[in-house]
Amino acid sequence: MLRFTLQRATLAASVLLLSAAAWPAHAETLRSADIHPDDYPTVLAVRHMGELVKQRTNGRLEIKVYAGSKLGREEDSIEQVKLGALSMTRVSSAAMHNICEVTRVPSLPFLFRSKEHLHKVLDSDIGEQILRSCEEAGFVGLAWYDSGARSMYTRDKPIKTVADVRGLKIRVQQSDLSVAMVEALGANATPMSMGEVYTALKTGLVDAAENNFPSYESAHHYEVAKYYSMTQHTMTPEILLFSKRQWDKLSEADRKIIRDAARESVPYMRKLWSEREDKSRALVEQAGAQIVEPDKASFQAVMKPVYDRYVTTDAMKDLVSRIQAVK
Ligand code: GTR
Repeated sequence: MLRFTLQRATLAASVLLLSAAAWPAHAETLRSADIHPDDYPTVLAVRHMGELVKQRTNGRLEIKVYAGSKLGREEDSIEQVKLGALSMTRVSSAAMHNICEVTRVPSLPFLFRSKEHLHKVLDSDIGEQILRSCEEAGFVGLAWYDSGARSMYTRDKPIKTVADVRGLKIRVQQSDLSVAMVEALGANATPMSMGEVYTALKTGLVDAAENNFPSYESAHHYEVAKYYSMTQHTMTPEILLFSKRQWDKLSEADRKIIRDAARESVPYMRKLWSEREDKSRALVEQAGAQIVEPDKASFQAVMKPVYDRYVTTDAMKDLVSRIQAVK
């Protein structure tokens, strides 16, 4: 009996030694948050990035993505990243509007002519400049991810023109630019976090909300607001943020590995995104959602006050005109 126990102990010790040799002494896990479910393109893209980081550091660094709001709401994860308690978070760039103002620019209504225009801008030095603008506030912007176009959806009646929006209570993201946009339409904005929207629509606390097809589908909003009107009023992109506090402690080599891996996850994400947009649209249509083609020009025509109020500094004006000039 004693011999058997000793043999087992020796075996266990050698397994430990072997794995210690194959595995670096101080493997570190970078935690990343996302409110979306496990199969959402943003979550899959950060997992892909994690695989690249793990390979390139021989397992010394790895990324664990906590999906499905396991680490709280977007605003909570942003706070944790700022404090350095969390390494990364993927959020909508609208969640950063009130923290670093230049991030408002890509959310301006009807700024981008197409997905190609958006990609060209985000992949250029303009995109880079906006990503870097959050460093002073404690965030290293690693990459932009797709989020398609946001459109409005309603509980009770379809939106065909801007007149149909007047007086509606519309849920918006927690950003003063989003509030201003809805007010410019003559509606009332109710800012709240994503996790509360389903119940707010269901109980009639709000009449409408706005989002892209994948979020409309995965958050089940289509079950409680079946008229999806293709207003496509903004193309607010997703942003991947790293904690500046943690970043400053990393070696130059590790920063490069993380930046490169984030960048390389972008084309992967874009492919998943366009597949998911189609899939989500088909799914909600099958479930009875009605897709409406509204008079988009009537929405665009009332957006000037939003530009007047938010494009005020020279830096913002310069960014907007450079974006408009991108062919
Ligand atoms: C989604 C976005 C989320 C969240 C959500 C919202 O499109 O991916 O990060 O911001 O919109 O409306 O709150």
